[in-house]
Amino acid sequence: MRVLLPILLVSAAVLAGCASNSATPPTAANNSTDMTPAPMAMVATIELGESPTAPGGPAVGPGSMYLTPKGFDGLTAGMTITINITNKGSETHDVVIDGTDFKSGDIAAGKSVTKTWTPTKDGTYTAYCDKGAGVPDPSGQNLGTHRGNGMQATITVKKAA
Ligand SMILES: [Cu+2]
Repeated sequence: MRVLLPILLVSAAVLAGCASNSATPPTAANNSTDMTPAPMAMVATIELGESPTAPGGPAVGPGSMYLTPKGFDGLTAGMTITINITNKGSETHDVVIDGTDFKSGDIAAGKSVTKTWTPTKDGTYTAYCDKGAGVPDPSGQNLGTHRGNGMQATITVKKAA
């Protein structure tokens, strides 16, 4: 028995090694799935905020707020994109995309939301924050709205290939 026990332990280790090895080598089935193109997972971001988080921006008025989209290059009509929206400001903001039914809903200061969007047509879209709408502004510069203060940007959707 003194000789047999180490042999049993070694054979157990070999069996365990075989079991884990057999799971890793690529099989014919694995190779064929590698040939099919992976689905495009497009992820973009939109960052929102007010001065002083807007670099060099004024405290009030045009340019005091920002809405910065990133990662929308390559977006084509019919494609679904995941948009991570982060409010880096100190007020509640939101994002709507003009001419579409896209609405982020309210995003409290410091919070993020993730939404998907599938533009059906190519073109140039305007994303903006619709907060402050209806606030009277005697200057006529629409300064009561976040959009008027800079919370808008364009997003380009290309024709589907
Ligand atoms: Cu806003």
